[in-house]
Amino acid sequence: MKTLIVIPAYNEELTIGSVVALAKKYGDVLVVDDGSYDRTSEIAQKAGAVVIRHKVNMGKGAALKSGFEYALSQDYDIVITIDADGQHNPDEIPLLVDPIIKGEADLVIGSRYLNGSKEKIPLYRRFGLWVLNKSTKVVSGLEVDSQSGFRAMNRKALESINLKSEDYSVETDMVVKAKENGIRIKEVPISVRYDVPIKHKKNPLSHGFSVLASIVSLIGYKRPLLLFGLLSMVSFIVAGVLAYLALEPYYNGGHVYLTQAIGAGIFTIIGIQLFVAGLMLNVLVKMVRE
Ligand SMILES: Nc1nc2c(ncn2[C@@H]2O[C@H](COP(=O)(O)OP(=O)(O)O)[C@@H](O)[C@H]2O)c(=O)[nH]1
Ligand SMILES: [Mg+2]
Repeated sequence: MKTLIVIPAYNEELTIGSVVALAKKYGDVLVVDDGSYDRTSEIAQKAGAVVIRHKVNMGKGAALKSGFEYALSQDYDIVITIDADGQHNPDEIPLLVDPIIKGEADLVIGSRYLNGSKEKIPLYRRFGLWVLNKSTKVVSGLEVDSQSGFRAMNRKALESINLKSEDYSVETDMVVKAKENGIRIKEVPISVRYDVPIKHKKNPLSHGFSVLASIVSLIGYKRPLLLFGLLSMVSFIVAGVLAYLALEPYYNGGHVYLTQAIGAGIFTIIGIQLFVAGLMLNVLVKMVRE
């Protein structure tokens, strides 16, 4: 089977050489250099990879999209994605490919949660990952290591996962699309290291929040009643608190606090509108699905 290892890379000159060299044992290697301003392209090429270069930085999702298009056009049967920063071990590629060759799965996700690798995840990241995994579950119904970039897929998965995300939310997007298209997903345990020279390309907090924001918008899209229902509940709670603040002095012999009372009214109206919006979008989603 023709195998392509796709490595999205942004300023990874310190690690890209060894990742390419180790990955080469398991197939052809494609590095998508996403507008790096260091020597990522040059080193990847010297190490034996084919390099596609974006002139400007377009994001990890866009890089994977370029990689997948290349794989489809060159008739590859299996595609692996692996990070360029040295966090994943290319020697574990066969573990991910195995369920595909055996015909057990179309998309295999390397998970940090199945063999104690989780212990190595720094605490602040573990919490963020928990939030992202749970919210991915709300959209897809699947509880997986939703942010893992170490994955393998066959041609069927590749053809049906039509990615929309340009940035880091690509990982969740892939899981949701796979689930929608009846792609069989399996997880296998992988190791992961955190002692790499460059820890993250992006501030982990803003990285986490931007992924969360795009998952929340996915939830709005897939399960509007849940999202809008929650928001409307929050509005009603705020309205309740304001109403209490408005009326409490009155019952204690004073007069009604007008500002708080008006606030309570406004939040009640917002709450009702959000709820109605949720109901309507929910009907719309159902109609589109049928
Ligand atoms: N092509 C491309 N790759 C990126 C970009 N940002 C990150 N990557 C790559 O995606 C992988 C994971 O990025 P990283 O910042 O380590 O994410 P983290 O490990 O989840 O914090 C690495 O191989 C990066 O080089 C980007 O804007 N474009
Ligand atoms: Mg990393």
